Amino acid sequence: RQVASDASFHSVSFSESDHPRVLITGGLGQLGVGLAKLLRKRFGKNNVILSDIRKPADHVFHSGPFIYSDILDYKNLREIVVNNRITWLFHYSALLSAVGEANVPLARAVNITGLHNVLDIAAEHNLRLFVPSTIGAFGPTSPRDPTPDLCIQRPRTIYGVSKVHAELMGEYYHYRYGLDFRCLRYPGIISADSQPGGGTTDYAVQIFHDAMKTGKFQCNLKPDTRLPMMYIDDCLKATLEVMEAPAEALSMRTYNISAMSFTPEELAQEVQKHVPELQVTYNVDEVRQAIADSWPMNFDDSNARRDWGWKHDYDLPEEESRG
Ligand code: AKB
Repeated sequence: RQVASDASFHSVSFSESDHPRVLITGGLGQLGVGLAKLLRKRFGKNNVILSDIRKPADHVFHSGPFIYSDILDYKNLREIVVNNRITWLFHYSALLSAVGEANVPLARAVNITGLHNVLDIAAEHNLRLFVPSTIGAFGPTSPRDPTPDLCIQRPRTIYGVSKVHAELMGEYYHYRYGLDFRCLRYPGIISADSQPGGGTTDYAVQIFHDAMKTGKFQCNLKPDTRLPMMYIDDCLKATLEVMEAPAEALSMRTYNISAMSFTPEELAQEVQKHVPELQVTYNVDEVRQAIADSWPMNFDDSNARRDWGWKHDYDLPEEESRG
C-alpha cells in the first residue's frame, strides 16, 4: 500500500552533461535493473551503465547501456571506469546470506576481495561510492528490537561479516583518503518484477509469485519470524536520496533505513485478503531460520530521517506510516 508520497522527488531536471556518469556493478540482481531505470529517468539513459558477469535479458539489454564487468578483475573494472568517465559507482555485486553459507570461499572472494577492488578504484578516480549493507550486518548479540545504527555487530554469516567489513573499510577510506563513501543498511526487499537470489528474506517475494502462479506457498521460515522489510521503490528512492544528499547533511556514512516489519504469518494473512485461496504451509530451513533469529526484528532509522529526510512511502496496510 502506498502512503503519502513526496511529489517533488522526481521534479528536478538537468541537461545530460551536468549529470553523474554512473556504473552499477552486479546489475542483474534483485535491485540493479530497477535502480538503472530510476537513475536513467533522472540523469539520462546514456549516463547510467549496468554491468554484470551474466548475460542480460533482451529487454534489459535494449533499455540502456550494458557492459560486462567482473569485479574480481581489477584491470577490467578500472578500464570501464576510465573509458566511460564514471563519477558515481553503485556496488551491488554480492552473494547474499543463505548462498554465502553454501559457498564461503566464493562469498569471501566476491564480497571482500571484490569490495577491495572497488574501494581502490573509487579512491583512485575520486568516485562517489554507494555500497549497500544490510540487517545481516548485525548478529545475536546486537539489540534486536529496535536495532540502532551504532551497537554491537557480531554477525555469524560470511555475508554479515563481509558487510561489516564493507561498512568499516568504506568509512576508513572516507576518513583516511577522503573517499565519498555512502552506505545504507537495507532490510529485506520486496519486489514484483525481479527475484532475489539466495537470501533469508526471499520468502517475502516468493509468496507473491506462488500466490499468483500456483495458489500454494511453502515458507522456509517459522510463522512468527519477525524481520524488517521494505518495498523496492522505497529502497531505490532512499539510495538515490542518500547519494544526492549534501555531504554536510551526513553526520555518518552508514545508515539504517526502515519501512515495515512483519512475520510470515502476518504477510500470508495480508496476501490472502487478495488471494483467499492461497494455501500456506511451513517447512523450516534450519540455516535460514538460524540466520533470521540472529537478525534485527525492528530497525531504528531515526538518524537517516533526521539527517537527510528519509521517509518511506509503502507499508503493509494495517501499519501506520510514520512518515
Ligand atoms: C538476505 O536475506 O540475505 C538479504 C538481506 C536482508 O540482506 N535479502
